[in-house]
Amino acid sequence: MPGGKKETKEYGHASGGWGSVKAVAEVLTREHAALEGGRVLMRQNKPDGHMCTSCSWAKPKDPHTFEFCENGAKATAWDLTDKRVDPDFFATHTVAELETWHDHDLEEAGRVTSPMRWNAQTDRYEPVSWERAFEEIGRELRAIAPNAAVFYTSGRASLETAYMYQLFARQYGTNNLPDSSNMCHESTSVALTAAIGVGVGTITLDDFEKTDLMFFFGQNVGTNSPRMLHPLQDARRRGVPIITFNPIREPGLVRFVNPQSPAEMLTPGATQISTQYHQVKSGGDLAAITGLCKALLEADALALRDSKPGLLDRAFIAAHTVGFESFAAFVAQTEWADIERESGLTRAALEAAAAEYGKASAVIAHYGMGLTQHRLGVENVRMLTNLLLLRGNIGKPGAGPSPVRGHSNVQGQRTVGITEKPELAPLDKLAAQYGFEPPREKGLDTVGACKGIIGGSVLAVIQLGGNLVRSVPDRFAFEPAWRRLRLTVGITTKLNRSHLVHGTVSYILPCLSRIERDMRGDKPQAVSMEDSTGCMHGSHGIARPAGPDLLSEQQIVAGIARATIGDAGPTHSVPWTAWENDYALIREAIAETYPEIFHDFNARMWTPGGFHRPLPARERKWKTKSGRAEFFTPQSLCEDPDVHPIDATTLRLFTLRSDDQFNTTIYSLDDRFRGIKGTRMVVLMNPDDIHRLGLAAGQRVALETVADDGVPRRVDAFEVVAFDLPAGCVAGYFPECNPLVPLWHHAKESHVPAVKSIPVRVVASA
Ligand SMILES: Nc1nc2c(c(=O)[nH]1)N[C@H]1C(S)=C(S)[C@@H](COP(=O)(O)OP(=O)(O)OC[C@H]3O[C@@H](n4cnc5c(=O)[nH]c(N)nc54)[C@H](O)[C@@H]3O)O[C@H]1N2
Ligand SMILES: Nc1nc2c(c(=O)[nH]1)N[C@H]1C(S)=C(S)[C@@H](COP(=O)(O)OP(=O)(O)OC[C@H]3O[C@@H](n4cnc5c(=O)[nH]c(N)nc54)[C@H](O)[C@@H]3O)O[C@H]1N2
Ligand SMILES: [Mo]
Repeated sequence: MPGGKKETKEYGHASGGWGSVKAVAEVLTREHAALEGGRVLMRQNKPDGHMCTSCSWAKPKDPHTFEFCENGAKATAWDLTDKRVDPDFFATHTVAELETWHDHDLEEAGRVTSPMRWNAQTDRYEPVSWERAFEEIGRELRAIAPNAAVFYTSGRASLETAYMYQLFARQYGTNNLPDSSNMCHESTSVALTAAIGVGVGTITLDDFEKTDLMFFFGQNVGTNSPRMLHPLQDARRRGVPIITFNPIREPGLVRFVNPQSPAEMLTPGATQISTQYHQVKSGGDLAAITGLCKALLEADALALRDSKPGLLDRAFIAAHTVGFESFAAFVAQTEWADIERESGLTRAALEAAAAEYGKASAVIAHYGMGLTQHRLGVENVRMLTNLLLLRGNIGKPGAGPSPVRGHSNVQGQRTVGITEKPELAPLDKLAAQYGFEPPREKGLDTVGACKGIIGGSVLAVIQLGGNLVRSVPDRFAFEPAWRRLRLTVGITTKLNRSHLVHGTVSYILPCLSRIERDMRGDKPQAVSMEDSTGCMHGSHGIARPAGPDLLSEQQIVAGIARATIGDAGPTHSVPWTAWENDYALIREAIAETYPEIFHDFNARMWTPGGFHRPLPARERKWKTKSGRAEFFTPQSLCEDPDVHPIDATTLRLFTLRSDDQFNTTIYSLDDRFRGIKGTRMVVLMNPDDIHRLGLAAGQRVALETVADDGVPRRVDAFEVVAFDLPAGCVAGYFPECNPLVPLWHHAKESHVPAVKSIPVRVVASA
């Protein structure tokens, strides 16, 4: 465990500012990447540079000189580091020993440089040639039924790699293509597809210039998509109100100093980001949005009574939607007392927010994991869409839903076929294009894969990025099951827990990072990705590769595919070898499969600002069942209807990211914005709850899940921190709290683990 004494103190400054500059300098220095880092960062998110490996926020066509943020710089430094996990490193440490290391230390050890195979006799990873690795992996995959293998993708791989990977899995014979969005915005994909006929957000960067009001529901912009603070700041300067719903007062949502503006850095001014901040209870959004709608409908009725124009966009509702009456009836019959109790907000506060909404003519609703990672995560997104539909805020300039995506290409991977749902992949097209019969049955998503691994029906897992042993629920059941797998393969840049807890046959296959030069002969290769606003961008790296033995992700996927099913020949026509030598050919193939989105891909990928995929909902064309945008009527206000028993000692735990992590990658143990230093083993509690439960700030406690499935789930050695959050809610860090999440505790339709509403008890440590 990395050292450092735990301290907590309130972060009194705006986000960004000098704190940000200092943090960037520190990480570049620690990773010995200051010189190279500066050169590489200047090309980050530029039309002719590389796309950041951190978040998926949009890249503008006219970038700032420094078009990167503190966390993007950290992600770059993390890959640029001069530390190496090479064959000598593995010769020095057995796997059993490495298992005792902290997650931070594993990744901090540096970049993996050579393909490695685990040796059971020595309990060490040992170097192996790429050809031998591919050959054995291919042999293992051929020896099992295709549906016993799982092909996971974390959201970082490029469009080219993702397209190859799904094609390989399907040619091999399975739709088992879970990905990180299954733990993330799958609630969005399900909800928006049903409501408006596209599974992604409908806004682009231009809409920031035309909007009149923005909502933020459960998204922590200052930490998780900091470059978005720039257009937000511009909008605030135009006087655009921002109304935030979040149980915690996140500094990035409160105030911001642009660290790249010398004028702001030298004067004390900070832009106020949120004009209204509502500390909704975790799991209280369904109620809060019902309250907003109720206040709007009541104000509308009053206006009509006084012969004033109403507040609903009635022409839009009549011409473009179905289901309004049933939804309005639900809202009318819901009592304010229930709304206040479930949301933790007062009627007056919700009316104040609704009054602003009623005045604005173009509204964007940004949201993140605070909505999607609940049992009713899909319904949450549907409710937010209802709110937008009431005033016609979809399909016009400056308005629309804005799911802020996670990983840098997570949205794009789904666009090019990474999905376990056969109906979402162009199977007939692939069949015709490549001359094979793709599997038609539904594959496993992430929760399904976990069940299969625990139940024993899954025998092999290939991870294209990711760290499933840490990121999924029910870790105590998952880890031993993962060890029983026959084959585990990690295609990766760094060492992580999922390589140490491993199967009988286990490989670590190190790949280039996107920031690195990728040469085939003397020809530089480029890749592409889709950002959170549906824009596709080209990307080429300029950094020196971390080692001569590294292959690109495309080469690794091609190598495994060739060894498993062979190169183009009598049974199929995928030219793996040609593709790995020239990515432009992969893009031509993608354009053939998806001509509407990717026509002229190779030319258009360098369009400054990216090229946008067509989204019918932007033109008010609704590809839904009814052919219109669909209102949704909830059953109740309760977001976790089936978690028992709820009593006065049960608290609702939501899991958070710190300012110094990217998912399971822990850059350091500090969380500057929340004032926590030197530890992540904390539970943030409301002072009244601390008192009521007979606990004390600073006390050592254990957290136990409250569920009646007979499985004990407990984590110990946490420390109570008094924090400003609603009574009845507590917060802790992801992934430290993941052993507390039951695997079955997921959104019903989307299967996204409900990691923002875990029922727990906090008890004194024994
Ligand atoms: N630096 C950095 N950037 C990242 C990541 C990272 O780990 N580090 N991860 C990437 C990934 S994969 C993703 S998906 C995104 C995640 O980015 P976000 O969507 O911002 O996800 P979280 O940080 O998990 O939580 C978001 C916010 O939800 C609030 N919240 C919790 N429960 C509720 C609730 O019930 N209602 C409401 N309204 N709010 C709630 C929390 O207080 C928190 O501020 O970020 C991406 N970008
Ligand atoms: N309790 C709780 N659990 C959660 C969440 C939560 O909020 N709370 N959030 C969920 C969300 S939103 C997500 S997206 C998942 C993420 O879950 P995962 O996808 O499993 O995890 P990551 O931490 O994103 O993956 C990190 C690893 O990816 C590898 N990697 C990094 N860069 C590259 C690259 O360029 N190429 C390749 N091949 N590998 C690379 C490195 O080995 C690194 O260790 O976790 C989910 N789990
Ligand atoms: Mo995510």
